[in-house]
Amino acid sequence: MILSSCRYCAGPSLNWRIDLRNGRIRAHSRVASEARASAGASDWGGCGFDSRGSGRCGEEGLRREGAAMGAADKDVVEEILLGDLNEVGEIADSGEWASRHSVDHGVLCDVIKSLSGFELVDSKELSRESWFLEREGEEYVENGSAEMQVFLAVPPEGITLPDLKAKVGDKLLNVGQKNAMKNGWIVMQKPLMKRKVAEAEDIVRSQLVSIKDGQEVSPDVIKDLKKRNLIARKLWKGYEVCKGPKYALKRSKPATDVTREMLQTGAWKEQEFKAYNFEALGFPISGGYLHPLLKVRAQFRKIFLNMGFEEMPTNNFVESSFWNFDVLFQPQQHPARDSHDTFFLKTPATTVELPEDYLQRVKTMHEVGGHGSIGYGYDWKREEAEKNLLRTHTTAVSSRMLYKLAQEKFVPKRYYSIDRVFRNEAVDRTHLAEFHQIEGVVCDRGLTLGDLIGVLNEFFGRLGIKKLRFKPAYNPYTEPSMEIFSYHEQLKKWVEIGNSGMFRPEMLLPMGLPPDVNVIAWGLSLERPTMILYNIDNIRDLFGHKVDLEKVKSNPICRLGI
Ligand code: FB9
Repeated sequence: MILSSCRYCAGPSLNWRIDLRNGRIRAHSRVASEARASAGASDWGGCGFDSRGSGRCGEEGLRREGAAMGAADKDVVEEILLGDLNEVGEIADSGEWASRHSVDHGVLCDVIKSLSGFELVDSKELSRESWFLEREGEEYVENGSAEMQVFLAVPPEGITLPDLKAKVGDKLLNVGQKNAMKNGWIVMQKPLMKRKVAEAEDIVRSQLVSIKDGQEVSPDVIKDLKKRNLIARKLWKGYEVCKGPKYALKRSKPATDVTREMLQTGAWKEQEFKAYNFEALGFPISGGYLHPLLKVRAQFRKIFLNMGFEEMPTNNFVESSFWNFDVLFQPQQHPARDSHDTFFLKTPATTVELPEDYLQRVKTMHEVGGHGSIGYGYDWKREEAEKNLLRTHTTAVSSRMLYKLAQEKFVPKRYYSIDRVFRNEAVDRTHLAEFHQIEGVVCDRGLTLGDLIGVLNEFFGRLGIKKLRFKPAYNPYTEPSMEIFSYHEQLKKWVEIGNSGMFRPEMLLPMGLPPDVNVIAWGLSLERPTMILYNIDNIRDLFGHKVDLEKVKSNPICRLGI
């Protein structure tokens, strides 16, 4: 029994030690203690019993070790390591040191990394490849290799394959038979499997045992055993450690604050303070985060407001077919008006109030036209117009605003709206059943298509979209109508960026707007520009339950029109 100083009471140590992995008290292995003694290292173990016989040290040690088994592992290991460095100066291999001190190598590495950070030690990373046994390898060590088990299962008088299979089982037989025959241990003399040798040596097992004991084995043995998935490679990382520029037996915990006590006691004078880490990123300030769609909406809003447009009230997702379709001179049998494209409401299925006189004028326009229009010449149904739906476009809001404007003395107006619209469409990478429509409306006397093109160039120009092209298009409520295209530098192609047109007189005149008042309007979505600006390929990543909130928290500012 090697006696050395107890690190708690400096009394003679009985070389007990606490196994940090399970907290049990264990005598130092004679080898380890002799090694340590020969290395002149004092044992870190408590004396277990203080020389004053009160047993305090041991208990103290035990309590401290026991209690602190968790987080304090590190403190204990740190103290031992610093203590040992003081004696042996450097530790060549943390792995060997850890097993000698039965310390978890992972805990030791964390301690070394942290001490390096505080320059108490200098450490150099070591890495070496090692092999460990796979579960099957462990079994072979336990029960012998498959070929040995098969060999042993073949009695000298031979055995039929079914009986052999019954003895060793399918899996072992497949592997074992092949290798035992390859090793010339057994031979098939139909119908029996027979031994060719009286006894055999289980090389494979002993090779596995050597690997298990960490002994070197030749590369081609490794290759064979690996091929049989009996072993797997493990990259071992460790450290070489020596004293650092700020080495001390005990890490002084530099203070991070000047406390009132320090000031009162003057202790601050010799207190070591933790250096300010000006690189440290403060705690991320969690504040509100704007969804990219709202950032782009804000940009569009700013552009409209700067162009003198006023926002239309869009706070009604539910609309009647009358304002969503009929007043826009969209015929009642238009495909967009059936449930394949539109979400009709079950309750309330129909609207309660429609402006009666205006309704009659709309009915007339649809049925027989007027003001030079021949209308659609079909029998217009009030009940169709009363059907409630989720609005399919914010143009329904524009129609309400224009009707309201027509009830007052006419003044030129510029309106815009940005809000949700709903279409019962097939969902794909760029389409959901709802999107945000952006709409601009300008109404004034004598407006022309040229004015529309002018306004579009101004509007998109402010978005940084310079080169526009217009393609004739068709909308039930505008004539002429144009699809708007712009050349997208990055995408290297002309992109459809919206639709536009001049509202038909069949829409405007029944409202009561003066005949020389024309209304130009255009529309686009909020989602498309946002997807392009934020490189979002699939609309589901932009809108809906699949949105990654982290992305919302970290999305950059909207550089539209900037
Ligand atoms: O937004 C669309 N495209 C777009 C817009 C901006 C943009 O910005 C980039 C940063 C540069 C990129 C693309 N579109 C309109 C075009 C297409 O995406 C189209 O396939 C899909 N459209 C939606 C409807 O889908 C059924 C976008 C949506 C749309 C279409 C038309 C209108 C509104 C939204 C309209 C209108 C209108 C017409 C006349 C009078 C009043 C309103």
